[in-house]
Amino acid sequence: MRLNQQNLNKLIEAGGSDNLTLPSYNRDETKIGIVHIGLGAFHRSHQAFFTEKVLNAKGGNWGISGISMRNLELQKNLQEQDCLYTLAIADKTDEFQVISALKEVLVASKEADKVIARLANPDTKLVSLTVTEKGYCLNASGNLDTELEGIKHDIENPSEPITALGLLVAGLAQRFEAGTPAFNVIACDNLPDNGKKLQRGVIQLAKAISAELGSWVETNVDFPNTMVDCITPATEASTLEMVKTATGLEDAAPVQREGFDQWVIEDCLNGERPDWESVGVIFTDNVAGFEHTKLRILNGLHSTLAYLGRLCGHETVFEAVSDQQLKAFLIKLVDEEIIPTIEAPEGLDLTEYSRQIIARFENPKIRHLLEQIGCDGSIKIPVRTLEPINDNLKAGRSNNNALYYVVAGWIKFVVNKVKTGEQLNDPKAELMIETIKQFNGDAEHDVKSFLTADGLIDSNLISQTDIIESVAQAYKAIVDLADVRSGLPK
Ligand code: CS2
Repeated sequence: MRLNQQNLNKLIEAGGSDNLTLPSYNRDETKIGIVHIGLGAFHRSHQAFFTEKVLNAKGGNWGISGISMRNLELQKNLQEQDCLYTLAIADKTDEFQVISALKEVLVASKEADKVIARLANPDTKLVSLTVTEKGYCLNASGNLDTELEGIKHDIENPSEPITALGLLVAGLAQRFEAGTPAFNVIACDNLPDNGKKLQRGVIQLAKAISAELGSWVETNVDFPNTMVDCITPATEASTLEMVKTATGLEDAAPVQREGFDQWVIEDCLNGERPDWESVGVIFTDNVAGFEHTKLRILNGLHSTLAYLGRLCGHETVFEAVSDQQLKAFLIKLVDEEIIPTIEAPEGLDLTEYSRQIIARFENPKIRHLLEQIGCDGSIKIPVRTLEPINDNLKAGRSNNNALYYVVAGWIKFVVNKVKTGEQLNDPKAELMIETIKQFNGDAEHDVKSFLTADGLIDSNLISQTDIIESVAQAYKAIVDLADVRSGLPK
C-alpha cells in the first residue's frame, strides 16, 4: 500500500502510534504561502519539519510549493503520493513523522512558467532556498558571476530563467508590475552572511534587467541571514525499508536525519510568516555568532573528515570519527586552531558545543557519505578552513598547523580523483583538472599553482605570509603516503 492522502487518512483514523506523528490540521484548507527553491532532502528534513510543527500546533496558510531545479523523478515520486512524505529521525530512539506541509512539486527546468506564477501569486509570502553554495552564482569576490552561462542566459531571457536567482527575479518582476507586495527571501545554505550574499546577487541581477526593478527589490525584499543545522544524509534503500516498517505504507520519497536540529534567523523579517519561534526557531540579531560557530566547528570538522577520512579509505562520517587517530586530530584542530577564531554567542561553551558535534558524528545510525560532504570543496574550504587560518594570522596566532593539513588533504583528494579519472563534483572541476595536469611533482610548485589558479580562491585568503608555503609543507608530508594518518601532526 502506497503512502497517499487516502491511506494517510486511514492511519489518522487509526490514531498513529507513539513513535509516529501524523498531521493534525486540515490540509485541504491550507493555502500555499511558502515557495521553497531546491527541494533536496535537507529542506524536507529541516525547514518543512518546522513549518509542519507550526501547522500541527496552530494551522495557518503555510503550505509549501517545492521547486526542484531539475529532478523529475522526485517530482513523479512525490506527486504519486499526493506530495506527502515520511521523515525518519534516526537517533537514540527512532521516530517517524508524515509531513503534509508540502502541497505541490514543480520542476523549474520543465515548467518555469508555473514556478514564476506561484512566485507571483499574492498568497506567496515567503520564498526559502537551499540551492547549495554554488547556486548563489557569485564569483570569488562575492558579486554576481556574470561569466556563468546561466546568469548570461537569465539576463538575456529574464522571463524564461534557468537559475534560482533568475526565478526569484522573474517572480519579483511580475509582482512589481502587478502592484503585488514583494515576498521575503530566506536563504538556508551553509554560507556566512547567506541572506546578504543572496540579496547582493538578486539585486545585481534585477538591476542588470531593469534599474527600476532593482531599486524596488532593494527597498521591498528582506533577506535575513540564517544558520541551519541538521545532519541529513541522502535517502537510501534502507530508509525506504525503515519507513515501511514504521508506517505500514510504501513511501518512494522519504528522508532521514539525526535527532538534533537548529534554525536561527536574523530578526529582520517584516511581513507575515509562520510562528516558527513557537516551535523552537531562534530569531536573533546575532546570527553571525551562530553561523561562525556552526560553519567553522560542525562544517569545518565535516570537511576535515571528508578529505582526510577518504584518504584513509573510510566511507562514512561514522567510520572516520571512529578512527581514533582522526578523532584525536579533530580535537586538536578544534581546540587549538578553530575555537580561538570564534566569538561565541552569549552563554555558549564552545568546547562543549564541539564535543556535542563530535558525538553527533558518532551516531551509528546515520550513514553520511564522506564523498557527499567532500564535493564543492572550492566553495567550502575557503569558508570552513581558509577563513579561520586568516583570522588566526591576523590576530598574531601562528597555530594553524592542523588547518594547513586540511587544505593539503583537500588538494590530495582532488589530485587522487584526477589521477583515477573519478568524477570530481565541484563547480570549478575543469579549472582544477587543468591546473593539476601542469603539476611537476614539486610540492611547493604544485600547491602554489593550485591555490593561485585564476578564479579558484579569493586571492585575499591566500595572500598572508606563509599560507601557501605552509600548506605546501603539509602537502609534502602526506602526498606520497598511502595512509595519511602517519603524516598528520600529533
Ligand atoms: C555538510 C553539511 O555536506 C556538507 O558540507 O557539512 O551538509 C552538514 O551536514 C549540515 O550543514 C549539518 O547541519
